[in-house]
Amino acid sequence: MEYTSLRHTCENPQIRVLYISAPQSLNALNTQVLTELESYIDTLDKEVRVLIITGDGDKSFVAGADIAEMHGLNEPEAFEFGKLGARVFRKIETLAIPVIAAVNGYALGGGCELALACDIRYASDNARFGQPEVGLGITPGFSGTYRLPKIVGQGIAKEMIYAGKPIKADEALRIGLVNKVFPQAELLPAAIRLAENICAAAPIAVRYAKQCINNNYDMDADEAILLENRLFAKCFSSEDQKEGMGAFLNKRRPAFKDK
Ligand code: CO8
Repeated sequence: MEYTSLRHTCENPQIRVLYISAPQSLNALNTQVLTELESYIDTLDKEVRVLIITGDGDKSFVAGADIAEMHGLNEPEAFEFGKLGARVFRKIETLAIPVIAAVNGYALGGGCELALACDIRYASDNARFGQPEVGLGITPGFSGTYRLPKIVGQGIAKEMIYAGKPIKADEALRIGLVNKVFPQAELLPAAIRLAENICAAAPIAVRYAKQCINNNYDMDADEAILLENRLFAKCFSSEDQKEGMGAFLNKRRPAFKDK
């Protein structure tokens, strides 16, 4: 697919930085952007071990779903548009590799929901997070009511969603919506450093850890603990487990092969 609303850079074959790039609307998500994003995720190179998602420019990560496109929708059309966004974000959430949101400005509505679907959120100090949908006469529609309470708790999520008031980066940090805040120029380097640390680990172990953490939300305690037990054991049939432990015992750096 030819991308007109996305661009990427490759730090090395294992780390991809994907920019949402629709500057005329502060990177708002319309059908075109979402379709491109889905295709990008579906066809991501197998070599890539960490995906970083950010917004083009220094003002906005994603300023929400595209209000101009949504304005004239009827109910069935809104259902389909919501389904598209929800499906793409679910693909991001369940991608085998870690996804880092580098939130470099406005993350409103669908933009906040995109960040929520990522594994880890870093933000620049000018970032603004919010679910302002109620002010437009709608609810969050790209799974914000599902993910936001899981990350910040029901009380805070309800306040953000019912009142629709954006919060600054330091408040997002305080409530656990983001892991760290950086000056704008340091955001992407910090996200890349984190990606490098992840890439230094055994890929199989990182993938299994993501599977455990993602799935345990929807399981009861016994099922969740059993899943971890199984995937932990499965690591022991990998070459990388022998390599990781052998390297430790021989006081050298491991050389993982994703096998
Ligand atoms: N959609 C479309 N266009 C947008 C959006 C958006 N979400 N955000 C900004 N733009 C456009 C503006 O219209 C403007 O265009 P133009 O230059 O042609 O007038 C351009 O981007 C620049 O924006 P501003 O001039 O407004 O820039 P400011 O710096 O003054 O303000 C803000 C920046 C505060 C981000 C402001 O643009 C704003 O409030 N934007 C809307 C934010 C918002 O409400 N987002 C939530 C949208 S709803 C949503 O995301 C629901 C998700 C689920 C949908 C499910 C559907 C079924």
